[in-house]
Amino acid sequence: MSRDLSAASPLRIEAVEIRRIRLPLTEPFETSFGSVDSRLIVLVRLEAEGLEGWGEIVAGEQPLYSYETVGTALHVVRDFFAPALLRAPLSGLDDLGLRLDAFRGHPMARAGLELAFVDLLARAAGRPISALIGGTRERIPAGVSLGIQPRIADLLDRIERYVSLGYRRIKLKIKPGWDLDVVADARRRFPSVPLSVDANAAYTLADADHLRGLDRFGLMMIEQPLEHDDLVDHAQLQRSLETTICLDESIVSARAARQALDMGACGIVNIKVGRVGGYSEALAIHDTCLSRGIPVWCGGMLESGVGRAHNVALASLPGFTLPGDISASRRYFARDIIAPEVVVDANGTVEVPRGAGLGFEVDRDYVEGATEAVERFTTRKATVAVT
Ligand code: SMG
Ligand code: MG
Repeated sequence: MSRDLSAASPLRIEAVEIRRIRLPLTEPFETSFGSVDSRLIVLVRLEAEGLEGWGEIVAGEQPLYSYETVGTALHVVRDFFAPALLRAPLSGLDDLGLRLDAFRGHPMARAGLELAFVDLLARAAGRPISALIGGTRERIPAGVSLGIQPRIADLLDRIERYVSLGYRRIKLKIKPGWDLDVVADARRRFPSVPLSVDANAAYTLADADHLRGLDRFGLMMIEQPLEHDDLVDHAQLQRSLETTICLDESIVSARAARQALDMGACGIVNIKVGRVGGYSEALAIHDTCLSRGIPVWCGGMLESGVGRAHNVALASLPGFTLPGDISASRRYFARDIIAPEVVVDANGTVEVPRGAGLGFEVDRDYVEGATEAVERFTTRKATVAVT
């Protein structure tokens, strides 16, 4: 696996643009912590030497999945990260990392910049992002995450739809009151479909007996059953569960991944560039897991096409052996902001693009129309436009 994330010659970032766009979802998405029916997306655009790079900040509007929000991300990019990037030319991703390592936390905001910078590097090199990071797959297996529904019948309809579209794994969101019975019905109706569940931290160790009830359904994994910042209780729970635990929220860094694996807190890792601060940390987690034979998969944050395209690139790495939460653009959006959109073929796979950078074009007219506000920072001045 070869990796090249340095610039041929140092890149001077001339402008950092952060743009809020709102995209309606085709249907509400409900998890153990709430429901959303549109996505306020923060796009990051960097300009350097006549080129541009696009990234996405995956924070939510409220601090539910994580403490970050669209508001905190705008604040740290505007006041700290953008000035750090504009200060002097960057020799590559490591250099950008050194510049941003001075700041604690705010991984989603940081990831937006890392993604845009890696897209810029790839466009400058005339190569796809997957090639720069050491990707080896031409196609990746798609999975879908299905939210909590008003009725079990609605969920079963959706499972049927995505199975018939070829998706390779179905993930069901669960919470207390929407778990064992739901999974039992899904398993009865779809005996051989690869199924997993994701609790988004809705349980405690006191629920261990209850969660053991999931063991009879042959699930691929149970994702993040316990607190977002916990490893120790997950290790204890894993000792009493047959179903493999996958950690999402708790894996905030390569260090957390190593410690989780050392203590047996999980046997599978969900990698999200947004959650861990961008490519550098995501690659380190991937490498740690690969060297230990731990399967990883690429998580999702209901990204627009820009974030989705980065996820496709990441999932081309050799350690991503399980289907991720990478679904077609149309799973969430009637119209996506990239052309072509991300599509899943009848075999349930997504093609890794071969074009330079993201390998998709950003649909500027559509993005303009969906824009709520743009802030632009250059070495000389900052401008803000609110539409
Ligand atoms: O992008 O398909 C997607 C969403 C996948 O379930 C998904 N993400 O915990 O893994 C997770 C959730 C977080 C999103 S919460 C709004
Ligand atoms: Mg999750």
